[in-house]
Amino acid sequence: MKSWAPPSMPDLPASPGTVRVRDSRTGEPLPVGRDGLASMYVCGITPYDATHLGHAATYLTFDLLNRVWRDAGLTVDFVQNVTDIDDPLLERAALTGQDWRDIAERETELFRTDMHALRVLPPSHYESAVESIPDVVSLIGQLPPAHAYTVDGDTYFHSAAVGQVCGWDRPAMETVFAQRGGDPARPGKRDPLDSLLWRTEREGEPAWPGALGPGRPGWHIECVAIALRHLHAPISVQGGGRDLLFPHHDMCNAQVLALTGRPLADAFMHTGLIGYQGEKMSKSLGNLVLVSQLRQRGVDLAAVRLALAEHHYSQDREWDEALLARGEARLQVWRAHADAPATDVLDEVRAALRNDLDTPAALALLDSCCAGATTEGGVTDGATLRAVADALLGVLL
Ligand code: 5CA
Ligand code: ZN
Repeated sequence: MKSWAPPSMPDLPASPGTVRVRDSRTGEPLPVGRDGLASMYVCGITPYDATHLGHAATYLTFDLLNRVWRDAGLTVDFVQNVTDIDDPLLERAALTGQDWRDIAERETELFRTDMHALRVLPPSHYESAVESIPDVVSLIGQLPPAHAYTVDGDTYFHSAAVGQVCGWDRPAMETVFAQRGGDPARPGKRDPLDSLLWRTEREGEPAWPGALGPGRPGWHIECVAIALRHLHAPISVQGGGRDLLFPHHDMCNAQVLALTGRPLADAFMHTGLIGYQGEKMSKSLGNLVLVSQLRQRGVDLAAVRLALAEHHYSQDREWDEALLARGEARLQVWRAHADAPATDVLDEVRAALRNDLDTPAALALLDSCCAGATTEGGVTDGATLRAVADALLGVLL
């Protein structure tokens, strides 16, 4: 499906290098991307409601990685999905009397507008779950028999490799599985942690044809199908918010292992969760600050980017007006010094960002360009504060 138009990108002096990110499996930094290429799959929205700042923070983190890779001289292949068929969409449709397709289309369009306004680089392939259904059907058919079985017409995935990404013990996995869309207690399953691959048609629910009879895909296989259609396993990074570590990314990895013998990714990267009013900001709790509301209020989204970059991406953090005000204040200072030379700090800024996207260090270094900076003599290499902030942080001064 169509994505969104790319933002402009200023040129900085070339600086090939290695980018490291923290892999959730070990907590250790790993070099990601090789031979001039990097590939990234970032789990997209389930479009039953508008984009909130939690989503935005996660997509801004992976946009930063995209920018840092490019700056280090790599070509980036970036894929994202839209989960445009899943239980939450059908529940919202039933609640509001709207067609689930209309909700998905409307919220996906709003997401594109929000991402464009935030100056997020678009994915090279943006694909929806519905578009992926033929691939899902074909992949389920390719799974070795030991990995797939049916319960009352529904097809399940089974693998001893579940748990490799999160590293949790079984009781922890079973508890969280139930909270995040799984059905550990369903009678007839071989293992409580087996996950749904294909849900056979239910009355009143949409269904698509397939070798397993009419039905719709389970959640994890959708991302596997979209990732494997456009990229080769192992990709450099699979990313998403911390709530996707288990079961989603763990199941995706186990499915790719079963299909290809290789893990899905070299590194699994998870962002901390944005809270609001003391709880995780989430559509289901309703404690939302929407990107579109901020736009309507006239908030400059460059200040939102700076506010969210104030802490490291891996930390859970609370959104509030004070954080936004600090982002706005920094933006004002940087704008007043936009033509200041950043040449002296550029190597250090790059080193900070190439070290697991250390934005607090990068912001502090760029702040120092504003202290007593003079534009006398001009900047000969193009590395003004404006250019560095734009190219590396997506912040337009
Ligand atoms: N469609 C699936 C992924 S395949 C999904 O999780 N959709 S979502 O709309 O619920 O979330 C989209 C992305 O935003 C996910 O990466 C999720 O981890 C992230 N996210 C959701 N809430 C927050 C939050 N409060 N803070 C940070 N990231 C969040
Ligand atoms: Zn996903």
